[in-house]
Amino acid sequence: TIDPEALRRRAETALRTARDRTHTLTTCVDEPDLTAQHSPLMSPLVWDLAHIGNQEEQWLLRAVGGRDALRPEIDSIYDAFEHPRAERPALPLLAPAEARGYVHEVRGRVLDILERIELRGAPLVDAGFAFGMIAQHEQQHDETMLITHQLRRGPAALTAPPPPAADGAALSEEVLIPGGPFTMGTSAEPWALDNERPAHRRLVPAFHLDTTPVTNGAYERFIADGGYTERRWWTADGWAYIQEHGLTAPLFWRREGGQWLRRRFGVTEPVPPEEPVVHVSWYEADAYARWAGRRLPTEEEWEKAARHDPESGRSRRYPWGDEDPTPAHANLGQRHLRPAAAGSYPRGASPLGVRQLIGDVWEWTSSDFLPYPGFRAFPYREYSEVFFGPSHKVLRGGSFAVDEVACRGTFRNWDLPVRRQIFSGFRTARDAS
Ligand code: AVJ
Ligand code: FE
Repeated sequence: TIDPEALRRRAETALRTARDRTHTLTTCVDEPDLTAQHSPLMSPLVWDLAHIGNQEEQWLLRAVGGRDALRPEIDSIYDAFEHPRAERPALPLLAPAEARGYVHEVRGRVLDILERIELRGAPLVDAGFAFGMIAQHEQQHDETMLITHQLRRGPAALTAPPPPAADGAALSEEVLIPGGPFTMGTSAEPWALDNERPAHRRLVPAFHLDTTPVTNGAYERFIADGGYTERRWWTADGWAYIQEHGLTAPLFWRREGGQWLRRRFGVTEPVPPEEPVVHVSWYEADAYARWAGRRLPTEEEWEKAARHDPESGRSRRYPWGDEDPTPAHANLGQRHLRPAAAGSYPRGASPLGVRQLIGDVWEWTSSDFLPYPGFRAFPYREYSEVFFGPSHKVLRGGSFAVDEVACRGTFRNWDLPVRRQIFSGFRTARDAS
């Protein structure tokens, strides 16, 4: 158990870190860019901003703090289920200055509550859960806003230094993960969200997993070999989708003068062959794997590779152990605006030598998003439960755009198999027998 003062400071730091990032993402462009819809797939940035404050108001001011509603009349505008993203620009949204004032006012009252409340007892406050949940929610919307920035046309609004180079060691292409049981999910991680719970045993037969995510260079060979024109690599749905939309390469790629270029955060550059491929749909990842004579890993294979320590038999929080990530372990937190070259982050390797499971790019798995045995929706059904089923595929590991508060070996993300504006890549696997 952690000392209550330390817990309070941890919650406060998580909330402040999220707010600093939100501030950067909503002040680096001018007002018209905050209220515009840059893609029908995304909300105006100013919707995300006030939605962040409204969720914080509902959970931390009202549910945890027992305070009266500050702005009950705007709840419906910022309810993600009432209004699909495409419709949000037409809503009577708070203007940028009003939205800033609102989130600031909510936060002031929340910090006041955090100073007084006892962080144990009811499940919602125990170990600061609701505060951690709201910090994760804000960070998830910060990633969503970064996606909006990537879709936005025009000159760069954000800059960041490049990630560290690969360590240059010769890596084997794949790693054998021996068969046997392991513990999946968690009952111990205090801020784990409902879909990561509870811990349970799973038997995972031996398999081989790519040491690193699939690179742009490898993906270019798939394209050059007719990957997008040969029906046999694709599922029926995937083939229909790429035909209908005329897809021939990852999102943001363009062929010019015999080479592939890509636009990233307002800058066009040649596609770097050593970087993990990003902005591919599940359909494209699945087709590539078939072309390569391989398959996507299942979600349980991914988690076993990332958490199981063959020496102790224990499942750990991260590939490198139980310590929180540092900049030497993984490319997280929007410190860089791109994935690092495949073969980077030797200190983030798993005991068996798998690299870059955490950070860089979200990794598609072959698995549908389903509840674990013993799942209980908490604290609201609309976080996970309403998405369970065959229409959403699981992504694991987090991207360069994910903050560490919303990233761990058990963390589960999900999306539709057509989605590719997200920071999605993949690695491949094969059976060992
Ligand atoms: C877990 C990333 C799929 O952004 O739709 C944000 C997170 N849930 N607000 C999403 C979320 C409610 C969610 N994902
Ligand atoms: Fe949300």
